[in-house]
Amino acid sequence: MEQGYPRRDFLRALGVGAASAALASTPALGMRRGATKPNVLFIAVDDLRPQLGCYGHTQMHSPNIDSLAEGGVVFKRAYCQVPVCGSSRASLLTGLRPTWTRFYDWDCRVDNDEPDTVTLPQYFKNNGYYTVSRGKIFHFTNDSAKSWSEPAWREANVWLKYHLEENKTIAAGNDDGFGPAFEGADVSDDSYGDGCLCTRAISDLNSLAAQDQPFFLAVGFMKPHLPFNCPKRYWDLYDRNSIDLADNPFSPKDCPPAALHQWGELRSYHGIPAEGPLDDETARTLIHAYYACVSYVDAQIGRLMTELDQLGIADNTIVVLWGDHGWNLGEHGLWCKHANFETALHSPMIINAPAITGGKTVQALTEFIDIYPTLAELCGLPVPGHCDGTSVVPLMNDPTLPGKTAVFSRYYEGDSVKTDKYRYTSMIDGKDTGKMYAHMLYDHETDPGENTNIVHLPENRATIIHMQDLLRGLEGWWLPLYPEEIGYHPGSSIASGDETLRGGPVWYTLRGRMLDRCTARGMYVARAAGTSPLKQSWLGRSGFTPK
Ligand SMILES: [Ca+2]
Repeated sequence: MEQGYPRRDFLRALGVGAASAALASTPALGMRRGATKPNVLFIAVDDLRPQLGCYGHTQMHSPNIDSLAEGGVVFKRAYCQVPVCGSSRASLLTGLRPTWTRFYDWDCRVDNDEPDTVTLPQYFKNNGYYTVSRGKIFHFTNDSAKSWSEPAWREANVWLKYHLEENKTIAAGNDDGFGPAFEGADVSDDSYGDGCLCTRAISDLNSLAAQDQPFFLAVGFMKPHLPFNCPKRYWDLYDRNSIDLADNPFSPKDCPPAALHQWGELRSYHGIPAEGPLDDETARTLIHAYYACVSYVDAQIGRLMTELDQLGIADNTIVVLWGDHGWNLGEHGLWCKHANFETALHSPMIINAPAITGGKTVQALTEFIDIYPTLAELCGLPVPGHCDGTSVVPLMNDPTLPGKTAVFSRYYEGDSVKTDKYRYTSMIDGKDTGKMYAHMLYDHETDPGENTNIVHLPENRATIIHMQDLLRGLEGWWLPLYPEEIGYHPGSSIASGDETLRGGPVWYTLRGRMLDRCTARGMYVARAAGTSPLKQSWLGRSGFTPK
């Protein structure tokens, strides 16, 4: 039995009866024998591609994350579910995959899209943990307040924080507060947001370590999100002239235009042209600045790890680190995220669990929705039935296990699936026809940089059908229904007589005409595609009642 956590209280906190007694008596995998229930230090790093030493990038100064990796398990092929902040976080924190109507864009809220789902931190809270949110965890600080034992905290006005006078002047002259895309003022770590956040988190660690209750402390660093502002000394870690530009700053051959974008997020900043490519000097400065911000966050993580050691709780604290998605640093001629390419979907995932031997790397495919069930298992809690992911604890014990055969991501009209060898993305006209209008296939064995779309080669037809079948297996993802397919598609159901049919989140007439995307719940106005009058429907989780 866990010391310091009376068995009776533990069972009550679980909210379960005798059936779970066996579970409660099972030691949590994340802790050493005889220790208390393991704590969880849950570290999110905003917009962090795997630009780290432990992911093989020799130019990086990331000694603290690399050290964390050496003591833990590095998932070399972990993928976000959506390459944009709010959606990726909402998916990871609920353990649910995104759909065409759930976690669709950056500004989604769990409170709107999945208000009844027990989130990861809420689950720990319900099971006896004291849960705390600092910095950027949910995209909006006040989203999912039920998840936390006390109000979430984030320093105010931290996002567009400039210290150089010239930059402050530029930002003040812009209605939106946007200044340059980067800054390296010679100031202390705490002068920018993430240093300040770290200091607060260290204070929290001290108070949490003094409690009898196990804790779940979530710390969300905001760099290397734009603007790339951090203390000058982190810029000084890099020799600007040795920083390489992307070796594929061009659109992939035969790439559909819809797969690309104009990186409007970056263009919002002063000094970035409103259109067209960046010159090499600006590109190199941005990459330099991104690297510096990664090192800045790395230093803060080092402070947290040192504090764990000094408090004597490192050997009873699970540390998980994840970036919410990748980032394009000029690859494909792109900047920012917002794309169904590896550069935007691949992100770090590192788990250091004291009771599991570290120093391992996992090559198996994993997804961010796997984090929820993994942490549950590591802490001896049953995995909630709603979780779409799979615990990676078996992979942590034996990295040679095969893992998943496919992982899934999506962004806007693109649904994407990656297998060991390929990435396939289909793009669907979500506003009119409901049909696929473009797709792309990349062979990661011969083309890891995704520079040639091979979807049109006749010899790949069987592969494409296989990848489409994988996408069709997901409930709530776009199922490209065509008239001849309606009526027998898995998950389909006839509603309102035989007038409409639901395929995933989309309603169709029986002639295969898409009506509109449905909202996840609530009042829905089905807009007939041009010909039929408006109809109103009520869409609940379990069915559909015409009004
Ligand atoms: Ca982000």
